[in-house]
Amino acid sequence: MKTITTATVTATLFATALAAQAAPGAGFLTGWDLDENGSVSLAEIVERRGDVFYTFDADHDGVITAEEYVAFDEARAADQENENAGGGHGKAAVGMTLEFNDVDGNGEVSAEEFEQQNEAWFAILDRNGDGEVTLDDFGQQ
Ligand SMILES: [Ca+2]
Ligand SMILES: [Ca+2]
Ligand SMILES: [Ca+2]
Ligand SMILES: [Ca+2]
Repeated sequence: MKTITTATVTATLFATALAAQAAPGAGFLTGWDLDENGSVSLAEIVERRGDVFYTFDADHDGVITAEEYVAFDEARAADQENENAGGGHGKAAVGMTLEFNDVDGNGEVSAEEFEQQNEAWFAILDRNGDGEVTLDDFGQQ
């Protein structure tokens, strides 16, 4: 099993605040561009979302329950405030919500559901449809 702690993931994901002030999307790239090549691939999304799921599935039973989602929502709320201050867009945040990931609408998110939504979220993020998420996909149209 992975030994990633909540602190590790939140530090990575939510260290985006400062960078977000530089340019719209910069904060997102800081958190998700794992190989730091300036673009976020679907593979990076899949890998990072796996970490996120593992982190917030507190009891590691393969389901983020409504109860576990509360902590997840709180962590993201802090991040979102910073992100909004740095450019204001909600599309990165939406991919983490219970509503987005609870495909069958039973009020909790299984690992399968979370994985299922990787590509859907990537499609939202990749606004210009070139198969990678870069700064070009953020900011003003
Ligand atoms: Ca990359
Ligand atoms: Ca759980
Ligand atoms: Ca569900
Ligand atoms: Ca793109």
